[in-house]
Amino acid sequence: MITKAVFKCSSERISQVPKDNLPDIAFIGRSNVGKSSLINMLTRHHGLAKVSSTPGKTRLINHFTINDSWYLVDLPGYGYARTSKSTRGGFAKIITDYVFKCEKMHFLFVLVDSRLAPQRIDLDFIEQLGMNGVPFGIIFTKADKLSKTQLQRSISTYQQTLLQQWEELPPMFASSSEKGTGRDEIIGYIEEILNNFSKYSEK
Ligand SMILES: Nc1nc2c(ncn2[C@@H]2O[C@H](COP(=O)(O)OP(=O)(O)OP(=O)(O)O)[C@@H](O)[C@H]2O)c(=O)[nH]1
Ligand SMILES: [Mg+2]
Repeated sequence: MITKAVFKCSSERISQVPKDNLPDIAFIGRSNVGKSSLINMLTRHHGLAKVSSTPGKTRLINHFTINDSWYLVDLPGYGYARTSKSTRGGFAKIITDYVFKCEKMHFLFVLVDSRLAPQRIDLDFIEQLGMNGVPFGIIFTKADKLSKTQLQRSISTYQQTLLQQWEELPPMFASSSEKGTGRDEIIGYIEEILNNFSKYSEK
């Protein structure tokens, strides 16, 4: 359960992220896919993360402290033409540094637009996560824009695409920030991850 959500800080680079042992649960995906909206939906705190219909709204790494014990992290989107300074496969350095080098980064949700066929840029990013052993799950956003059948078809196409390359599928969720869809499932999954984390860190 999320009982408290407070903005902590915005970081321009990973040397600026909070220096404590609280684990980060982060959200990444193409610009405009709905990362910031999802954070507001999960925390039931509208206006906590800045949302915009113009892609490229979130430019920094934003930490939100949840229940005084972990962080939800809103990241800048990728795949937006006007973002410069890219490194690995066209992903901005702020993103790759955080995802691949930041020790606080505990689990990453990759958001994909449920209305679209699998996009090359997302598949490339997912491939890098796999190769680097970054734990991740996939969230299909804007599910309110599709019928139940269309949504199922879209998820199943994604699964087929991933199975061409991977033996196992990552956890997958469908969400709508407009309707609150997927909230319980996503928070439930995060709680499982955090329980395992605290078991390990007690040892
Ligand atoms: N219908 C619908 N619209 C959504 C949903 N989630 C986000 N949107 C809309 O999509 C647009 C982008 O949302 P953001 O949450 O700002 O997207 P973002 O991924 O944080 O974008 P950047 O910060 O630019 O990378 C906004 O106009 C939102 O209102 C959803 O679940 N359903
Ligand atoms: Mg954003």
